[in-house]
Amino acid sequence: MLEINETMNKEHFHKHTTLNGQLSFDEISPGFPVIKINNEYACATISLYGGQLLDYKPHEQLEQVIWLSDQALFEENKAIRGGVPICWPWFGDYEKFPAHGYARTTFWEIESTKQTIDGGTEVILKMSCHELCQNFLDSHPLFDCDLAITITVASKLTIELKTTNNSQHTVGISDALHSYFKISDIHTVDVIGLAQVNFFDKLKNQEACYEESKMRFMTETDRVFIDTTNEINLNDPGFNRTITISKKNSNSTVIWNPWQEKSSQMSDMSNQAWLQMLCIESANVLKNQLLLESGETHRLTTSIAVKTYI
Ligand code: TA6
Repeated sequence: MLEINETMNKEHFHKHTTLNGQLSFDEISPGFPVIKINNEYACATISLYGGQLLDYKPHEQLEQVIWLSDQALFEENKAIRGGVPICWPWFGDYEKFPAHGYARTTFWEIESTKQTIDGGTEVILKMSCHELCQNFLDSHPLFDCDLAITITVASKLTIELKTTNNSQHTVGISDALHSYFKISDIHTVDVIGLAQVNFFDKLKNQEACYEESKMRFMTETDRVFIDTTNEINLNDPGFNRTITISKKNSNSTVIWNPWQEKSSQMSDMSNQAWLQMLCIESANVLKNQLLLESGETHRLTTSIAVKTYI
């Protein structure tokens, strides 16, 4: 945990202005610094732990767009449940290392903050792979990649994860922006954009093709859609809105809801929380894993826009 006191706060944040009041610096829990954004479009919170957006709400929306667990734990080596955790440099389990990699359990640094031409707010955080757990670096001494995340809060939310391979070798990485969306009720929302796309069902351990135009949810769902760059619409009649998720340089889309039983086993989710969240993740995983040549940079981008029904 970072020991944040007055001096530490200054060290973290002193180079960064408040951008005429758009930015402020705070802690969400002792030792867990966050950047708070409030501009003409929206409010948002970004955690330096995990380089993770925690919430985003355009002013005209009554509800948050991004879901953050009210039981989220702020503890070292534990990912924050909710927001947009970064899965990197692998997705899911990998050997003896923690699921979804280390990016979500590392403290990132602020690279820059600025006001965009249209009055939005841009925050860039960076993380060097030398921050990764020593265990991993010992067994992968040639791994040398840097990461930067650019979060732009404006009329829409844009998140870009940039990986640069600094090593002399080609490296294989997976990445995912594991976005948790806040929904009114998992039983009434639907997802459009995955018809005729092949997926790997993590629960059945098998591949299939999704035939239907609308995806609805009646049970636990954990699917990795492959070879798809499609835009997704998350229709939510209960919140009177559609969230549109578009992406660049992403060939996989992951859809996840743990349902009642699995979420009851999670210490960082309250009993009914699974009803109000759905993960739709822009990713490059499984056979869409990336091979980055020496010196190559990859940018995974997702944009999230919300439209209220008239
Ligand atoms: O993205 C779906 C998934 O990989 C699921 O299999 C599920 O385990 C989820 O991520 C959450 O993982 P976490 O390690 O954050 O509990």
